[in-house]
Amino acid sequence: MGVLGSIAASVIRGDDEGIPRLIGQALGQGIPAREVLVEGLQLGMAEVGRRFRECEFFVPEVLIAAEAMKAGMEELRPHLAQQGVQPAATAVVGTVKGDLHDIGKNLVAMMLEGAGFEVVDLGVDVSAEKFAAACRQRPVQLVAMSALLTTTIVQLDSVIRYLKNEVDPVPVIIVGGAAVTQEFADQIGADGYGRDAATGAIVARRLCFGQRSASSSD
Ligand code: B1M
Repeated sequence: MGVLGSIAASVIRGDDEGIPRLIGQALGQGIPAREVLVEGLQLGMAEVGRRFRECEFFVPEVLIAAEAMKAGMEELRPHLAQQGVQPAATAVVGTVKGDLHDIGKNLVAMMLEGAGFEVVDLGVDVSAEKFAAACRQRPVQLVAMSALLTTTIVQLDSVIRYLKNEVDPVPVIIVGGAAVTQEFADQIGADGYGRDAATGAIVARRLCFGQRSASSSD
């Protein structure tokens, strides 16, 4: 297995200690930082997403893989910047106002990062105004919102209406969370819905770039 394959395998195993050394090794071999990102880290994360959707992996394995992805990104980020590699798109992520659940939202953020987005994570209890402000601070291609409670899914509707009135251009908006269904997403005018975090990232990629992530199908 080449060094890029080892990087992907390290993400899948969640080897956050070994991954910086492998990234250094790949860069030392003259492999461009973008290739290390796409063929190493992102390929690994796409496989984690596939295993998660097919119930071969559960939340703990995904969280551990995400730590490795994060460690890899920390090592790689300065080289990406130095080589002028820009993220494909920026995603603003958050759990809606009144809702403090963040485990699913964090998984979505990780999967989006693994799918090539630069992620701005606004955290939990995020108001429509805060989502809009984040979209005005920088060019944002995607807003990804999570809602877990039957009492907070209405916030998704409010944020979508607010963004459509207050932000120009309106980013692609996807929603998800335990209390959300495809029917509800359609009803409130969301562009997309993900029943799980990995599917959310696939839907986001398709909507933003017109393509699927490296190794997944839904
Ligand atoms: Co809360 N809680 N909770 N809770 N909690 C639920 C959601 C509940 C179903 C439990 C129950 O009663 N059976 C229930 C909601 C009932 C309802 O509204 N229908 C509930 C309740 C009632 C409450 C409180 C009101 C309890 C109280 O205080 N009386 C309170 C509300 C606080 C608030 O938010 N204001 C509360 C509090 C909490 C804790 C703080 C204790 C804790 C949250 C800790 C944290 O997140 N840091 C908590 C937890 C842990 C849960 C359960 C047990 C687990 C949630 C979770 O993290 N699941 C949950 C019951 C359950 O789901 N079994 C429950 C794992 C996570 C990976 O799944 O977030 O659904 P999930 O994300 C999934 C998908 O939904 C999807 O991807 C993920 C999987 O890949 N997804 C997206 C999520 N966001 C997405 C976005 C996308 C695409 C996919 O695109 C943008």
